[in-house]
Amino acid sequence: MRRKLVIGNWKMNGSLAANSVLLRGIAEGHVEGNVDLAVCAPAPYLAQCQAALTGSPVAWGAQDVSAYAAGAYTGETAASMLQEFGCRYVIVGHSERRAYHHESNELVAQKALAALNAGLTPVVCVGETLEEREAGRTNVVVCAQLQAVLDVLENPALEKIVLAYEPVWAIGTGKTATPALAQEVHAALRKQVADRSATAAAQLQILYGGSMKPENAKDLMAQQDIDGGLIGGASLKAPDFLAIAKAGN
Ligand code: 3PY
Repeated sequence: MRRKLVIGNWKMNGSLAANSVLLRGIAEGHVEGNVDLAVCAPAPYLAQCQAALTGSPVAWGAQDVSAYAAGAYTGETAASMLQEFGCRYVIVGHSERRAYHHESNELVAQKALAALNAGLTPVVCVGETLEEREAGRTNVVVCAQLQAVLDVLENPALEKIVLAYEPVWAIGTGKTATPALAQEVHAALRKQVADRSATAAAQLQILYGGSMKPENAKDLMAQQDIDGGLIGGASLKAPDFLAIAKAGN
């Protein structure tokens, strides 16, 4: 049976003072059970996460990574640097990066590869816009996003990624996919991986993201192919984040 995984995506939020309260609340309140917990913080706060969470069952990670190992890439952060700060995870291909930073499926795939090469687990985000959903293109879009990653990964590496299905129309809008609708897409993604490797598909954690909150987390995570959540706004308050984690137990 796959364990559940709940990851907080803080996005560009936080301050040393606010993080300190949040991290303490999460570390002290988390009851492990069947759910693993992690926070993905802005890069300047990774050292703070490392100091606050080392020795706790809560992992931490970043929200983006460079596709390159080192060199003249001003403003970028290499996967090896994230690794030095104890990161376990790094989000790649969040829809906000695809939209505002024009990240292509191929670039996202290279970022996933760079993360894996440094021993990090990439949390690969896929998701369709409202326009694409209304045009009946959801599976075509998310499967193309996933395929770009499958194309650059060998089978053993494929077993080490986490996927997150985040419908763009559910991000920051308060709208959530119904559990049945999300399950349908998760099942399609798992089948696509199974066509390459049954082992990888069986152990692949596919998280749902997009306005997951304490009120809807239980029903979403009760679905067969929903293995946890990638949490936006609700991850900024320890009680809400912990309530979501509890819903996965
Ligand atoms: C959201 O829930 O808003 C997210 O984008 C999580 O990554």
